[in-house]
This record gives sequence, C-alpha cells and structure tokens, in this order.
Amino acid sequence: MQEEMFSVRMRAAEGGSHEDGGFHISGGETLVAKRSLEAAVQELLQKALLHSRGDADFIQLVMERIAPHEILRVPPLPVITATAEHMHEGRLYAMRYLQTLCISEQAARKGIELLASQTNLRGAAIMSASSGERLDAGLQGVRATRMGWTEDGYKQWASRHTIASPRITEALALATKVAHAPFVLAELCWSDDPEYVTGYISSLKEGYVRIPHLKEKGDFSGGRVFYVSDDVQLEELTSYLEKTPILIDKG
Ligand code: WAQ
Ligand code: MG
Ligand code: MG
Ligand code: MG
Repeated sequence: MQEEMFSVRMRAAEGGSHEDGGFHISGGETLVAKRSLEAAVQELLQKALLHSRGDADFIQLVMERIAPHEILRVPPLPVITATAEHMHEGRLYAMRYLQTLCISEQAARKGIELLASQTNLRGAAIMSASSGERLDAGLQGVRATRMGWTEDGYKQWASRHTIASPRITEALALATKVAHAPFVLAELCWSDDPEYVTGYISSLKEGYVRIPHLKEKGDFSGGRVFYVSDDVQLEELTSYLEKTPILIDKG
C-alpha cells in the first residue's frame, strides 16, 4: 500500500495578516509522508518564528492530504554555480543568461528590475518572456505548492552535493516543479531575506544555475519571476503550480 501524503503550507507576516496589509516575513511549503508531518510542521513553524525579515505576529499553517496516485515524480534539476564576485557582475550575468533561454532583453531587464524594487512579494510574478508584461491576475503573484522530496531522493542528492541545506533543497524542489510547468521557459529568483544574496536562474533546458551575488547584504528586495511563452493559458499554469503534487525523486 502507498503511504498517505500531506501537503503543508506556511505563511507568516508582521503587522497583521497578508490580506490585512501585514509585511511578508516568510512562507514555505512541502509534501511529506504522514509520519513526517509533525516534523515538517515544526520546521516550517521555526522558519516563521526565527526569521531575518522580522518578528511574525500572523502565522498560518495548512495541511491537506494528497491522493498518492496523483503525485508525479521527477528527478531534481542538475545544479551548477556561476561565477559572480559582486552584485553588478551577477545581474549582468543574469541579463545575458536569460537571453540564451529565449527571454527578450526587455523581459530580462523588467524581471530584474521587478525583483530589485519589491520587498514585499509573497508569490511569484508571471511574466511574458517576450514583452516583460506581468500576467498574474491583479499582480498578486502565484505561489507554487505541493512539492517535496522523497526520502530516498533527498538522501541521494544530499550525499552527492556538499551544498545541501534546507534553503537550497527547498529552492531546488520549487525550481524543479516550476521548470516542468506548462508554458514556463525559465525562472529568476533571489531571496527577500536580507542576509542571503545568492539567487538562481532555472530552466528545464539548462537546469538550476546558482548566481552567487544578485543583491547586496542588508537588502530586503527579492522574489521570483516565472517567464512564460506567448501561448500561455493562465488557468492551466496556475492550476499546475498550485495543485499538481510533485515529488523530487532519485535521479
Ligand atoms: N511560490 C512562488 N513564489 C515563491 C514561493 C513559492 N512557493 N516561495 C517563495 N516565493 C517568492 C516570494 O516572492 C519570496 O518573497 C521570494 O520568492 C523569495 O523566497 O541555491 O531563499 O524563500 O543558494 O526568501 C535561492 C538560492 C534562495 C538558493 C531563495 O527564497 C541557493 C530563497 P525565499
Ligand atoms: Mg522563505
Ligand atoms: Mg522559500
Ligand atoms: Mg524569504
């Protein structure tokens, strides 16, 4: 018999809930076996309570059982790390690299400018890879959820990658799910946490490319951009991102 699986989502804000105008502190999501549910909840609660962006006074945790037969399994994207000694080099690299992934110069610039100018984004911007126009409804952003690692998949990956950390494995699971999304050509990300300056550009074509400096320490800007092709069907994309359960498994 297949094990019961649960999706867990956390969001935390300061100064009230997000919908009441609170400042976004942290979010996180995972997909775990029922016997790991308590540990997963504890980890996400700690992430909300001990956060460099502030002191959360609103924390929401949602758990939902997921039918095991609906879960898709994919291997993690391959990971490489680019060279960039400082922010300007990192952003220049990102500008050029995005264009090799069929993102127009204008859309690449708009994506970088968006992340650099936002300090309170909870979900990812959906952006046209040709025009750079934002397409997510009401500019609210979309949160990818229902993704996690299998135990074996995680063990194998961590044994082969010395960089394994909760932040990186969470980002890689998200990037792997997003890379498999219909209509998505690439993702651009850097953290909104002021102490973490490494970001990435990921795609199904080239994998997960880490860029060591995409902002300067102390900066609260950051977020995610999902670049999509012109034939995008927003409902289909959003439903995949929010609903389709994905487990990252052994390569
Ligand atoms: N779906 C959509 N957007 C999200 C999600 C999600 N599940 N989670 C986070 N975001 C967006 C949101 O705007 C956040 O404010 C922003 O991304 C940054 O989230 O290889 O830590 O959790 O060294 O702060 C990447 C590099 C780290 C890791 C990313 O992001 C590495 C990170 P954070
Ligand atoms: Mg976070
Ligand atoms: Mg995160
Ligand atoms: Mg953050």
